[in-house]
Amino acid sequence: MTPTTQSIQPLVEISFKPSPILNIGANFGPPLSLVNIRGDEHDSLQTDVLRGLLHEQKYLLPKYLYDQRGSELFEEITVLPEYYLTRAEQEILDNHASEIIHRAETEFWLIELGAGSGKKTRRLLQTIQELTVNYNGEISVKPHIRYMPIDISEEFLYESSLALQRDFPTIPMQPVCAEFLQGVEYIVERRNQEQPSAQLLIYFPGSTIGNLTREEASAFVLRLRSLLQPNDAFLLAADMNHTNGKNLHILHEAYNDADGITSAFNLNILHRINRELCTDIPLDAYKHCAYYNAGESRVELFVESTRYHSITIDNCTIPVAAGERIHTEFSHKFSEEMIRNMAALADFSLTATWTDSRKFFGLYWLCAC
Ligand code: AVJ
Repeated sequence: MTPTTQSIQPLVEISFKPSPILNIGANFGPPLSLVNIRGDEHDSLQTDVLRGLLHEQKYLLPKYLYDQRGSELFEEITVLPEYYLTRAEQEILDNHASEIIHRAETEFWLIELGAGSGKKTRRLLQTIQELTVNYNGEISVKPHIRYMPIDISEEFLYESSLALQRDFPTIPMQPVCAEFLQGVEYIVERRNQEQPSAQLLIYFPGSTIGNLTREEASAFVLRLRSLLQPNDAFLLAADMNHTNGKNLHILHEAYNDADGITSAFNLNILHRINRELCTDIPLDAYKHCAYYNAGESRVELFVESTRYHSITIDNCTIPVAAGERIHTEFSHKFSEEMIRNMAALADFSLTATWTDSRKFFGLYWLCAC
């Protein structure tokens, strides 16, 4: 998509002026407006499901795991004892947020891929807010710093941004409802118009990059790089693979928790299809299947049929064999070397790596220089 003046016109603009009482310590609070540049492109669940089930290796796209219920179950996953990823990334931010933020230039815009509402985002914003405290202890808005989360769910984006703006009134915020790269493209355009000297710091948390295939991930990094200027930076979070000593059962159990929450999360995709497409996939015929494939450095998730049945969608009847697996998600894992190589191919250079104490998870500063 080539940037045009039209493509950067907000389609929806919601304004919110925080009540003055929420701005104790600041003379004024920035208004919160949300920009929606998504247009009316929408997912076609039926087309995607049909295409996936007619493929030789049946699959369902992982984005369909995240309906309301799926998102709630994922939140539950993040606090499971077996699911170390979220806590490991949090540990890294707890220990290094200040170093990370101080690596950025004086004028920077923090872009987050995915609406941030949780602890990780708060840790970064807290550190940024500390930069806004003057020598005499007064807090003031720093107009040369901005926080801009990008998310495809407008409602979730707005709610989470509102809560963050209330808690961090000195940081100007501009949520952008868009696909990630579309949102970055829009923000680059605005940076060029409004503050060409601002550095963009693109934070991609959660090891969400692992959901993409290796090819898609490389293409994503390449496309992101092509939008950025030499001074900009990409702060990439990625779960580590087994090659620096992480035990294979740690990886296995993170996706096979004792309480069955990951199982419920995975199988929920079938509930969703039944509900939204009025199909009658026999839910009791399916079980959760997830394992670490060391050769590919990834966890592979499937829903596995325990008996023969067929699924009818739009006059199409698709047989499913006993023991047949339908692929639902990949969770790719990365060594530091893999990150370095993927970065180099896209003309990014890895200039800092942070990990948690167990070296389970990595946070990488990729410089667009
Ligand atoms: C949100 C994609 C990072 O891959 O660990 C967790 C999703 N799936 N348990 C991951 C997930 C099953 C998660 N990501």
